[in-house]
Parts: sequence; C-alpha cells; structure tokens
Amino acid sequence: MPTLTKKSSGKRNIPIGTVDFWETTSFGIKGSTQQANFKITVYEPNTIRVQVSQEDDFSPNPYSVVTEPAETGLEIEEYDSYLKLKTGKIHLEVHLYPFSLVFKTTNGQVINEDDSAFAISWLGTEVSTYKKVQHDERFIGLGEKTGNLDRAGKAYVNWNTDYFAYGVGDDPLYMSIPFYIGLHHGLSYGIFLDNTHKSTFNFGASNNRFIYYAAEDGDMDYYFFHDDTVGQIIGAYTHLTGKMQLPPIWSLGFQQCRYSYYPDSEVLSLADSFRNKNMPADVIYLDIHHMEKYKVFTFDGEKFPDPKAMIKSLKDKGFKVVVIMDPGIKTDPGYGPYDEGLKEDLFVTYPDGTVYEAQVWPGWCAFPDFTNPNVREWWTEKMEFYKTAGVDGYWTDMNEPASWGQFTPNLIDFHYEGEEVSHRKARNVYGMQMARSAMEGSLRQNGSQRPFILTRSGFSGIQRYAAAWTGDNVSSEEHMLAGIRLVNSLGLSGVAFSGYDVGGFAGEASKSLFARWISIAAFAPLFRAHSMINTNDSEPWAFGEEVEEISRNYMKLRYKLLPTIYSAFYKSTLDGMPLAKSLAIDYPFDNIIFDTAFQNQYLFCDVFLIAPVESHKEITKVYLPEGDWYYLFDSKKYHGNQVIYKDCPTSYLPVFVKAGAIIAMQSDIRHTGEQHDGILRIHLYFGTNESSHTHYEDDGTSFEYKTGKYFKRNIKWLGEEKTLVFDSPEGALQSTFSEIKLYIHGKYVSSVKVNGESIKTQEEDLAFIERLTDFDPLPEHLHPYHTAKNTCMISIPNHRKAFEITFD
Ligand code: NBV
Repeated sequence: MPTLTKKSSGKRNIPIGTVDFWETTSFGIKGSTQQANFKITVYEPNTIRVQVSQEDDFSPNPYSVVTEPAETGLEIEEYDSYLKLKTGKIHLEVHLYPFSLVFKTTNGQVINEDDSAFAISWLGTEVSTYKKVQHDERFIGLGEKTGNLDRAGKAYVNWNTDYFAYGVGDDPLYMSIPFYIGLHHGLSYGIFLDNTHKSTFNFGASNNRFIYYAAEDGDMDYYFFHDDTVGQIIGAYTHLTGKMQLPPIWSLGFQQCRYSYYPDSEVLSLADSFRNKNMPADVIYLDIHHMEKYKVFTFDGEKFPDPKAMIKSLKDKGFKVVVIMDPGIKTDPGYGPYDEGLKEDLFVTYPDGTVYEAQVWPGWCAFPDFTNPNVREWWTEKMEFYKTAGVDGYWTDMNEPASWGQFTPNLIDFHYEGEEVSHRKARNVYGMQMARSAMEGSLRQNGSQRPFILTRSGFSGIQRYAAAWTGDNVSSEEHMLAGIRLVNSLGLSGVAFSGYDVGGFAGEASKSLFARWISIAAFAPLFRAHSMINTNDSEPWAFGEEVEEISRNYMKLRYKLLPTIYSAFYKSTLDGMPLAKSLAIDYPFDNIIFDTAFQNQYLFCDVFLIAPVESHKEITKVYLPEGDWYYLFDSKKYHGNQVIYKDCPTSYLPVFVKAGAIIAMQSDIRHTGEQHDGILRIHLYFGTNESSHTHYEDDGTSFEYKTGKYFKRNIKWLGEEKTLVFDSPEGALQSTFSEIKLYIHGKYVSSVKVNGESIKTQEEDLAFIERLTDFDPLPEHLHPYHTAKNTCMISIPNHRKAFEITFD
C-alpha cells in the first residue's frame, strides 16, 4: 500500500479523497486514497463491513463481533469510475473519484448513500461518515437511548455514564450500542459503528443536509446490513455480535430488589411475605449493604452473620439469591482483593505505572482492569466466595465505571486485550467486560447451571453475557413510559432480555402508578421491582390492598404465561428477536405506530399487543395495526388498522391478542421450581391466517438441553382449514404436561375432530385471568369475565405422536 501523506490537523474537515489503488481480497476489496487505507469485506449476503483508517494497520474492536466473513459468491464488476460489489442482497457501488459508497438493492434502488463531498472525513482524530437523508427517512434503535421511537432530528452520544435519576430526555446513559436501523420507501437497513471510542450519531439535528456518525478517534469501521425485514436486520446484527444465551427459567419470574434489604431476618421475612400473601416470586437481591464496608467479596458480619444458612433457608422457600458486585476495590491494605490486585498488577493504572484511584461506596478504590483477560480470570476465581455462600446470580452495577465526580481522567491505561489503550478507547467496553467476567465466574463456580447476570453498563455484544436494566429511573408516569421505550429500543439493538425498576428507583410511586407499572412489567422481558434507600416500602403489598390485589393478579398471569414466555426466550436465542418488540419491527412502514400517542406500544412474545398507558387515565386510545385483534380480558374481536378507545382502569391494562395466536399457559405456581398441575392450556385465537408456535421445555436451569434433553413441538394453525397441527415432538425429554386443554377464542365451534375422530366439547368460563380485583372501578355487569365465554374447550392427552385438531 502507498504511504499516506496527509492527516487532518483538526482545523478543517478533510475528506477521504480519490482512490489511487485498489485490489481484490478473499471477501471483498482493499485499497487506499491519499488520506487513508480502506477495506470492504462481505460477511454475509446481507452484511458488508467498511473499514477505513489513517494508520497503516486497522485496529478492530476485539469485543463485539463474534463471526468471520463467509463465502457468499460475491461478484465484483469494474466500471470507469466505480466498482460494483454484488451479493444476493446488496449491490454496493464503490465510487473512486472521490471515494464514496452507494448501497443499492439488487434491482438498483438506493438504500443508503454517502454525501459524496464528505463521505468519510476527519477533523483531527475524529472520523465521521456523512450520509444523505432519504425522503421521509426514519431512524430507530441505538440501544439505551431516551426520546422518541423515531430518532429523526435528534443527536446522541455514546459514552457510558452513571446517571442517577436521569431525565426522560437525557443522554448519554449507562450503555452504548452504536447500531441503528434506517427506514424509507419500504426499505430497511442497519448500521453498526464498531468503534469503542466516544461516538456521536446525528440523525439530522441542526442541519438539513445529512445524517452522520462519528468516533472521537480510531478507524471508521462499520457494518452495513440490508434485508427484506427489520427482523432480518436484527437477526443479521445478532448473528454478528452474538445472541442471548438461554437464561435460567427462574430469572423470568418476579424479582424483588431494594437498596438494601438487611439484616438477614428482614430478607427472610420478605421471602415469607411473598409466600404468605400468595404472590409468586423467584428472586431476592442483596444490594450493597450485604457487604462489610461495601467491600466486594465480603459479607457484613453483623447484618449477615451466617449468609450460607440464610441463603439455604431462602432456597427452601423457593427463592434464588442475586448479589450485587461493584468494580471498585477498597484501597485497604490487608483486604485480600486489594493486596492481590496490587501484587498481580490487576488494576487500572496511570501511564507512569501508579494505580489509578477514585472514590465510590467503599471510599478510595482501585479498579480491576476487566479489559485484561488475566483480570477477568482472577475475578472469576474470587467469585468462589459467593458460590460457597450459595448465591445464584450476579448483578454488575457501577460498571461504567462510576465514581464520585463522574469525570474519569482520559490518560489512564487499559490492557484492551494487549493493545494498551487509554480510557478514551476502553471506557465503553469496561462494563461489558465486567459482565463477561461475572458470567464466566458463574460458569467457573457452578458449571452445571446457567448463569444469570444483570448489568447496568454494556456495549454491542453485551447480550451474550447479561440481561440489562435501565438504571436509576424515577417514580413518575413519564418515566414509566420512557422505560418501555428504552427496553423496546434495547430490543431493536440486540438486547432481548432487559427491564426497568418497577415503581421507579428514585422518588415515591403513587398507588396507581405502582399498580400500572407492575401490570405493564408483567409483560416485560425482565420483571423486577426495585427502589432507592430512604424511600417508602415499595413491595407489591406496600401500597394498600387494592394495589396488592392488582399486583397479585398480574404476577400470577406472568407465571401462568411462563410456557409461552420461556418458549419465546428459547426462540430469541436462535433468532435474536427481542421479547418486547417495538411495533417498528413488524409494522415499520405503518406511519401511525410512530405517532407519539402510540410509539410505546409493543408486542410481547409476538402475540400480545401491549398498550402502555399512564395510571391516571381511565380511557385511552390504542392503535391496532393490520390484522384482527382480541381484547385479552373478554376476547372481543377488533379489526386492525384503526384507533380504538379502550377503558383502562388501573386493574385492566390494555392488552390485545393477535388473531391466529397460539398461547400456552399453565396452572398457578408460586415460583418456577414448583410443579404445575400437568395440564397445558393452549389458547387459540381464531384467525383465517396461518400461524405457528414452538412450544419448548427443558429442565430450566442446566445445560442438558444442549445435548438433546428438551421437549420441543411445533404447533401450526391453518386458518383456512380450521386445523391445528401438533407436530411430533423433538428432543429426549418428556413434556412435564401430560394433558392438553384447548380453548378457542373468537369462533363458535360446533364440532371438533382429533385425527379425524369426533370428540365431545365442553363450554367453560373463559377465566383467562382471575377476577381482577374487588376494587375494580368498572360496574359489576361490565366486568369482562362476565361476558367472556369460550365457544369450545377440549381436553386430550399430550401425545408424543403428531396429531391434528379440526373444527367446524
Ligand atoms: O447499589 C446501590 C444502587 C443500586 O441499588 C441501583 O440499582 C444502581 O443503579 N447503585 C446504583 C448505586 C447508587 C445509587 C444512588
């Protein structure tokens, strides 16, 4: 490659310029201009990487991408002033004089193109890519970002930040995922900027010429995705950066947290309260007060004199215990982790080799350098401390990393897998590497059990290691709705498993706010309540009897739905699709879903349409997209493509079910370790379309499913033929359900045949969810459970063979 001549002094913008050399490589092309070297690599027909650097060698991020380029049958055509790279999905024109890229469909429609004057440019070390804005283009995703679903007209910064009680429009927050999806003219594409420095995404803020993304330093290194649907683009992104691992089933149950429950007697009585009040729950968290002087890998001997016995007793009651781990290690000579860290050079240092210290909970702290594989390994070893006590899951907090003053000096050194870089390059991946270490530690200490890690900070690829929560939210109606959008946006960005603190972390939730929040969160991937020190009690029974009853009902509904939810988690490990799906995934070109009145709506497990609404509203507008929809509580059918008004007293969250949905439910259980009654309730919502559901079961906690110990069955609904086909199951396990009860909603059925033979049907009260609450503000005769009736219910053994059920 020729030597590069000019670098930007930073005074003015310098674009990449004309190409003076190029050649083919195994998976694409590489070449140079006077300003930079470039390389374009096809990873998949729908995924192309663009790398540009002012250095002689590229310096890729070692943390996010887990796949290699694949053989795709790429064709390269050469024209006078440009090259055309053709895959089965994308035709990329590489214009040479000057360098600029135009991504087209295979039939020549422009998907995305550089602003050819600036294309890729430098201002000092800052490198940017400028793109033309297409007519009516929308931008969605970008991970944990506040604001509207459509990000057009706004700009965002990626710089992991501890932000207590952030405002609903504030930026940046704890986690950075520089991946967004663009939508226009019925086309969708994705762009992932794979650079860990502080970066900016400007979707048309303060200008009408372009959108751009920029990194403070390093290479311009991005992946371009294009496919037929938004779902396929998320699939391509998660193929590149990895999918969520199947979590333990207990982490899908209700989780109770507080800063902090102590002493041990309080934790135990909390557990008893859940059981005595008949409110299902699986997890109790130990926040920072479990430690002695906030020192990680310790228990406070006074508050928790016998942690092992306490945890054993919680386990006997069916609870799992998750402990918090903060990265800061107290600089306290004699404290093992500090002494070892010093001795073995495990801490982040200044360039002169002295240990970097900052203040956090324990006082002055040193910070393990999680970008160093040896440090991660050491941390996994330290976690033996928790294993011995019987801890089941880990919560990595403050891992931005946070410290008092909230302004880490940029000169400090990080290992970064041997590259040796400053804080500018390492900060955004620090939290993710801590979560990774926690995950590896959980495996090292308890290899037969699936890890559950909950993290606050992260970067692209974090989904491989941990679930995420949206940090220190506030008890307000607007925060509740903002949290839903954050979770939906994380889902658009590869993080399928996330949630928010139910009730709000900071501040005091009103009764109605808590009731609404917990109802919505029953349909969130992560279902966790949490609140701040020195706030009122915030357990689901702390807001009076009415809220207790509403909470109980939605918590129970969550547990009854676990067969559907667990199957959806399993599916997500394969296709990367979020559990909470913004409507922009399935209906990206329906303008109404972007209306601020409807932008919080989402699909849960593909079948439930959740319309979140403030708690003080008694009636709300709901947008039903195309298709037919049934109201959950009475199975009343509505046509889609319309806005409807719906009553929404606090006990009835507007939830609709998609026509054709197949929903699997089980009996009441108090926690996921408890046996259900053996009957799988399959609810079919009549539709004339075809649909399918894969029912998945395994032991819920181990890795044995990887060697075939699971039960998996596809169930197909053939709407035209009015036939439900149960394929023969796959896997070495028997189902835990010996019987199937089938409920049909939305259609009067006069006869039913199983494998061609008539079978007697029964009429049953729908009772999809128990009577909601005695405090229900609806007049008695309007209660949905009075009007809801099934047209049919049959009960048959859960055969291992395939069978078909046909209706008339
Ligand atoms: O460990 C205390 C809290 C924790 O409860 C919260 O969930 C984290 O987001 N932590 C932050 C530290 C500081 C809170 C003000």
